[in-house]
Amino acid sequence: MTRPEIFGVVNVTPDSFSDGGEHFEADAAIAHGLALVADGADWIDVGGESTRPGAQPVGPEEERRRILPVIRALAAEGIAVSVDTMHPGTALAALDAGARLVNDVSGADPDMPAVVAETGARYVVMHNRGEAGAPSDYADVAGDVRDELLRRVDALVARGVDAAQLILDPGIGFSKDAAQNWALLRGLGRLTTLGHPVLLGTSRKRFIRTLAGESLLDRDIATAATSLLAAQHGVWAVRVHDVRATRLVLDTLEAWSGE
Ligand code: PMM
Repeated sequence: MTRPEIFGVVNVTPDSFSDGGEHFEADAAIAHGLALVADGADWIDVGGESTRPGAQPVGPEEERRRILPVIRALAAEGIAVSVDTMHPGTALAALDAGARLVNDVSGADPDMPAVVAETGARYVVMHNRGEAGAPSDYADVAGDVRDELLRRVDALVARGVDAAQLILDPGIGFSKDAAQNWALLRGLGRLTTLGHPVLLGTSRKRFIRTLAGESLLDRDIATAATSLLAAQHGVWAVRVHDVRATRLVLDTLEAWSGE
């Protein structure tokens, strides 16, 4: 079994790095990214806008002001950086600053496919039905998510994107309630066998809170358990806040399987 890659989350938002001013915010985010790499992250996913369902939108200019210095500094250290953005202009600027992958949780901007096609960057196609992330109705959640993701892959390929650039993500917590998230996780094998790498983000999400409550430590332990199970279902990568716990469980799995 190949061990999944770990994406460590760096959110460059004022609430993440207190109110120490503009410079402090970037420096603290860079230091956090370096610490996550020391903990075992293979990628750092840098975002400047909270992508949690229902969060306040941030304009692309403010988003770029927040994240570009962080991406530049981490990429200059040779770190693989992914940019968490829904804005094509930000994606382009981030790739120019050294990011290697565009993680777009909305998939809604009609100009994004051209950026992906022209730059050749890797691109995460995440399932999300919009409507501010509110839970939706599904006949069979894993099957519906698979079909909708494959339709998006076809649409991107029709716009000139190479299918090999595309990574699939079931979008845990986006347009899904807790029961739908668990059903989707149970059916994860229906996504990992489609010929595209799969990225999974469960970290600290609301459905984890229903198990683990508000304690960050407890939520991170439950998240690490999902990383282990996701690895056994063949995901390519997991996106987490607590890299150290996930690294430890994945190392344990690797030692157990003798590879
Ligand atoms: N979840 C969040 C943000 N970005 N990107 C991907 N590809 N998959 C996810 O599940 C995902 C994401 C949720 O927000 P957070 O940064 O507060 O965890």
